[in-house]
Amino acid sequence: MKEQSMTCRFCDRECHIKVSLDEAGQPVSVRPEHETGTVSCPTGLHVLELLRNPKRVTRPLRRVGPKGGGNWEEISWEEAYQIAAEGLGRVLREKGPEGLLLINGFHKPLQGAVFERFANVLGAPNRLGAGNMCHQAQSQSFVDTFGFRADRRITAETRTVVLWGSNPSNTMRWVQRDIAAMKRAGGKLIVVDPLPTRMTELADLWLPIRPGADLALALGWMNLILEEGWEDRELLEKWGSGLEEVRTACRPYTLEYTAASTGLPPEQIRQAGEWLACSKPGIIFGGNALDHNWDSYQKGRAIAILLALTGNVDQPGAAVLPGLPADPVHSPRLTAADRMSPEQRRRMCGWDTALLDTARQTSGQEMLRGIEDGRLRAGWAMGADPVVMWADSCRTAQVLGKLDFFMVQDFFLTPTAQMADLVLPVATYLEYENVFFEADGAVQYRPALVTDTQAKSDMEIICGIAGRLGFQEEFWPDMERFWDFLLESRGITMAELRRVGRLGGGTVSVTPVSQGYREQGFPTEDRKIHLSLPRLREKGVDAVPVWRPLPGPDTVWPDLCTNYKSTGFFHSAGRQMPGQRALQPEPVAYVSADIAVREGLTDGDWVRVSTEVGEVRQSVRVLREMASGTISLSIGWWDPDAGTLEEGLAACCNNLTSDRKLLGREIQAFSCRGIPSRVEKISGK
Ligand SMILES: Nc1nc2c(c(=O)[nH]1)N[C@H]1C(S)=C(S)[C@@H](COP(=O)(O)OP(=O)(O)OC[C@H]3O[C@@H](n4cnc5c(=O)[nH]c(N)nc54)[C@H](O)[C@@H]3O)O[C@H]1N2
Ligand SMILES: Nc1nc2c(c(=O)[nH]1)N[C@H]1C(S)=C(S)[C@@H](COP(=O)(O)OP(=O)(O)OC[C@H]3O[C@@H](n4cnc5c(=O)[nH]c(N)nc54)[C@H](O)[C@@H]3O)O[C@H]1N2
Ligand code: SF4
Ligand SMILES: [Mo]
Repeated sequence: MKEQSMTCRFCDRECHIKVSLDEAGQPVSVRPEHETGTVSCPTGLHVLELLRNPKRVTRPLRRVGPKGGGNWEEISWEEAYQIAAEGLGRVLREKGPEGLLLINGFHKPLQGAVFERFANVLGAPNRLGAGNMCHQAQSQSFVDTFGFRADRRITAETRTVVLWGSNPSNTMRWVQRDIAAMKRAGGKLIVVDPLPTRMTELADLWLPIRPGADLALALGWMNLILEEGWEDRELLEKWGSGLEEVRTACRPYTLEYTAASTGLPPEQIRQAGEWLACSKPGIIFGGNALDHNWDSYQKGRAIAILLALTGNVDQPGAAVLPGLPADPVHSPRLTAADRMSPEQRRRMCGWDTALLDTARQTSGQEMLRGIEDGRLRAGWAMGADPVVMWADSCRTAQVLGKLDFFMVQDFFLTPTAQMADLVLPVATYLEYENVFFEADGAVQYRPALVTDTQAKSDMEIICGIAGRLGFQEEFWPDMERFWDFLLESRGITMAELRRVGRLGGGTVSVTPVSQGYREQGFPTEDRKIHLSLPRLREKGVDAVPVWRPLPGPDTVWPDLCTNYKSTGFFHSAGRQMPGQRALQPEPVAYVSADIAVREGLTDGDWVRVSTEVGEVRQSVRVLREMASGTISLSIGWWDPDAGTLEEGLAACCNNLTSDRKLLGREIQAFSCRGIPSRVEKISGK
């Protein structure tokens, strides 16, 4: 059977997969392309179930009847483009580009870059990705501390990894693979996670921390390292600025105090701190759990400070400057970055509400406020499901429903799409001709394997709409010319690439290397590592991290609720695919032993979890080893078979969250890990 190499475009990992084709050239199965060392996940590997899914949106849909009523009419693409151009065009005329809300969710490089171009060319500042819910707290704090966004690549040199609030065995198998290799070479793995996982099984030391207490642990480690004299004196004397302030800030964090604050045994805190400081080079791999609290920016700062104290920066095997992809997808030429003026960018809703003006992205909450007060009148969500993934799901749905015009570009009638006026069916990467730029400089041609489809690629849809809004000049009349534009810098046309299949390669190295910062200074304004950031004090930001415990637990909200990402699903996506669903057929909440005893819970029971904001129902698995007093919910759940939107969202953990409270102050980091809640047993679902 013939096999064709393809590139999955569902997330920024862009794995290569092999697709087997039958005699008629139709795809029949999919497997990871092991030869290139990429590690595909269940989402990519179940693409054929998505392709032929009975629930898939296959034609453009126009709403009939009231919003959210669930009645749709199939229309042609020409009609769909007209409706889109009218809906967006009216707001452009009446309010200007500031009246548009453009939502692109988790980063998909190619689709995201063309969507960003659309925003930049129009001058529409209200474009929101997942930054405040995803990586931005940590990346910004690294930039503020070191002057660059340090990468966390585990290499052959790495001797210690602190895996902190991340579970790559579910979410990033390439990281799991690198950690396993490090372990085989004799390195040490420390895992900080309230939940036992495959990574905690692999760990030399597992610290089952109480959710939300991570900053206390970081301060405890700083104090231990400085008390023991394990710090990298040479680096700190030469380039460290603010060491005494850090020393003072972390002094109260004795082992005993840190243990009491985090729920961890003092001897384990000490052992892990010693490995981090003394078994070098090491890295701290801070995961998504650290991005998800009001103090996320300061947690990122604390990690950066720990890396500086231990000298684990700008060394192979430690935190280094990433090798940046220099390809035409990641280029300002494609995103038309220079088209949006700084003044226009500042018109973004919520630009000024975060304390740090370096933050380019605000929260969904700011956008919802913009809709409520009439600043935002039309919306377009591409590859995003804000109703499920932003805080406060029911409110998000309700407020999106107030837009004069809302369109959604997706594979399915998601909870977000259910609030739309127009739904546009998007093609999978098997259904359109495609180009992939390899990290080593090679260019790969990817054919369309399935052509009997009405769905169109995101790029084609964006160009179609931009053209009808009068921006033909800045977009492309057909995809051939789009690909030619992308390929121009490589001196080849799409027609030629189609013929040769692959071009070049082996010319670029993206392996991160030391930049010589330890000798010449860091890329900050004074070449120092900013252990303390006094310039932030005037903005109301702590110059060195201060831990302020979360409210609760108390008698009304006795439990701490957090959440996790499961292997089989990509956030809200995948509930319609039988193969992915088999990996987690129902929403699974992990519950600690003490809560299980209190509520009389056994595996398979259902619980209701409530917070001040709302409630959610999931099925219980009791984990004896889990941090006491905690429950961890499976994220992204909604039921594609439910009769109403509310029923469909019964298991959605963002029913419990609100970013009106406990929102990060420095950047608007989203709060969903360690929220005061109440767990109760219920009979049945
Ligand atoms: N299968 C799959 N893969 C994915 C994704 C997906 O949805 N599904 N999403 C992708 C995206 S966008 C991202 S950002 C990454 C994120 O990937 P990860 O960083 O792995 O994120 P999570 O699974 O959200 O959280 C990781 C761990 O944090 C733990 N945790 C919960 N609360 C706390 C706490 O308060 N403190 C500490 N220390 N730990 C806590 C959880 O138990 C969980 O094991 O994954 C990517 N990969
Ligand atoms: N409580 C809680 N909330 C969270 C998180 C958490 O851990 N807990 N995680 C946060 C994180 S890290 C992130 S990154 C965000 C993610 O937030 P979102 O990106 O909004 O979430 P997804 O579910 O990935 O939404 C993707 C939608 O796009 C569709 N889709 C997939 N591929 C394509 C494509 O190529 N084109 C188009 N047009 N559509 C596509 C899918 O079908 C799905 O409906 O959520 C955040 N929200
Ligand atoms: S969705 Fe999975 S298979 Fe596709 S690129 Fe991302 S990690 Fe790879
Ligand atoms: Mo994310």
